[in-house]
Amino acid sequence: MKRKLLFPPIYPITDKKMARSCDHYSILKELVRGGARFVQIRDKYTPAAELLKDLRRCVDFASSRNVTLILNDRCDLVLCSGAFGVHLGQDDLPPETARTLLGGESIIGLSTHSLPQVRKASLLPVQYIGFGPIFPTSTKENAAPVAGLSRLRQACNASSVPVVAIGGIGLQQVGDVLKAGASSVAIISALMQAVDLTGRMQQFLEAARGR
Ligand code: 3NM
Repeated sequence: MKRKLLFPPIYPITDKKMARSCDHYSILKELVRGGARFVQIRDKYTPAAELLKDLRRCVDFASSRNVTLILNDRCDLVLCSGAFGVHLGQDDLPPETARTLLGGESIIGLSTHSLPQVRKASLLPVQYIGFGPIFPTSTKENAAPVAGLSRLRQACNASSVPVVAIGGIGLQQVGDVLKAGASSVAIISALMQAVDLTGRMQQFLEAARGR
């Protein structure tokens, strides 16, 4: 049986370039100071050796604060850093393969962009799905067509696992996205571009509470 994940309402995703930071560790510390409890490290550019060093510091810090750390795409680095799990895109390793590599305890999340993908994910060994983009976003290259809130509502009804909404979500949209049935809201640019990352994280949590 799949263990049901309990999600905090805000799921921050790191982006070093956007945050103008030289490592994910500094970003993670600020997010956690602002109340983050479930964080994804996303990095498509940094060489593996450098990224691994950064990740090991992130994992040590996250473990000491009871924060769940998920890594985008890289099962190999999850294994050698000790992160909690991996978030996979539709073109990454299949979830079944990731499950074989990582074992039964790790968290596996999968990005979905359509209702057929959402329904298919219910048969896969994943604990949650991402669904998006909900609104227009320039953060992801070649993003799927915008889904909007009504499609999000349908995705939440169709999914057997928690749905994390993603794509173009800012402080003003958090309430509506959670009301549509999302378990959590994943955010990149609206957090990473903030001058005060800790303060912005707190604002997002307040927006989620005031929904
Ligand atoms: N995945 P922002 S949209 C990483 O649709 C990602 O699956 C998406 O960034 C999807 O919060 C997206 O800056 C970008 O819009 C999210």
